[in-house]
Amino acid sequence: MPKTVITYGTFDLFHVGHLNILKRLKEKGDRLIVAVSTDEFNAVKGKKPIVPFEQRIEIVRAIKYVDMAIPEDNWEQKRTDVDKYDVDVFGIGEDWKGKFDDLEDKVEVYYLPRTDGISTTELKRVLSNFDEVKVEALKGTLDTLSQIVKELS
Ligand code: C2G
Repeated sequence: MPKTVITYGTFDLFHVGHLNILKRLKEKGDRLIVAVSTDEFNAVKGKKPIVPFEQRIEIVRAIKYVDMAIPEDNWEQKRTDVDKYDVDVFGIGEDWKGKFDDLEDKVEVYYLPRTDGISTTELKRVLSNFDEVKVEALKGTLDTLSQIVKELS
């Protein structure tokens, strides 16, 4: 019987940390199922992804380690997914350590080390900085322009 692995996540602004954990999870079995959090469910999680759900799940589906991608739209679905997809292994990043031990009566549960130095939160912070820098530059240009206009008038 092929060994089935399942994981859950938002995968917003897909980065190498996401890629690494999917690669390592695939190594734990023969088939990897990824449940991608919907935008509505992320609101429940207090997250607001930049990339809409339809695009995030399309990107995850295109990852060579991923055999199937399904929507994640509530916390409780993990126990039913395990039966529905005949899952043997549940895995997720260590930032969720201990949170899904309740699944151990059904499947092997793994919390994998995260990839250091990269996160969606950090990418969002850098992106928001860009905006600020641009706005400042624009302000400077406008000040110079109004100065010139004053001098010419
Ligand atoms: N991850 C990682 N290294 C990073 C960043 C993320 O290994 N540098 C892992 C996380 O630990 C997680 C997966 O990538 O296992 C997806 O991360 P998120 O998109 O942040 O997932 P999250 O919103 O935490 O959703 O029901 C569980 C939730 O859906 C998990």
